[in-house]
Amino acid sequence: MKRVITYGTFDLLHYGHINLLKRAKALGDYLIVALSTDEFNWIEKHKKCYFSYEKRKQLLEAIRYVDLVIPETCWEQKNTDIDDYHADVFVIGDDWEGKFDFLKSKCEVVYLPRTPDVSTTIIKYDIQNK
Ligand code: C2G
Repeated sequence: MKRVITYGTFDLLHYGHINLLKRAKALGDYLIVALSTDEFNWIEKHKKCYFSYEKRKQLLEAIRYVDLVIPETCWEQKNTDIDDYHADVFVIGDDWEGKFDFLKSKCEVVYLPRTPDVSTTIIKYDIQNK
């Protein structure tokens, strides 16, 4: 069984996220999503999520491509996650191109093209300026 792992906030879940998760799952047989906690988002990414971790987790667990959701609480956990969950592939959108090449010693690293013209930020802006 080929195990894939990816990381993200996935707030205001949209088709760009789904496109990523669909392609990530297609790289293996089992997809683990490390979901940024509310604290990690606020402290490390300066993002205030619309939906809480629990709600974002509930949404992800309902997606057919997702097999397991675990918390992302720090940047550094990727190395141990890959070991602990026996991940064969690390995948993330190409807005992170090159940022996680240090993981290549442990697993395959894949950067997937982002879906254009959609993001949580765009959604929030459009709603506020309708
Ligand atoms: N994504 C995408 N296309 C979009 C928007 C997002 O492919 N239009 C991808 C991102 O590249 C990422 C995933 O969907 O792989 C989740 O996006 P975010 O929730 O914005 O994740 P991010 O804040 O980049 O968190 O440790 C890594 C971080 O947790 C990544």
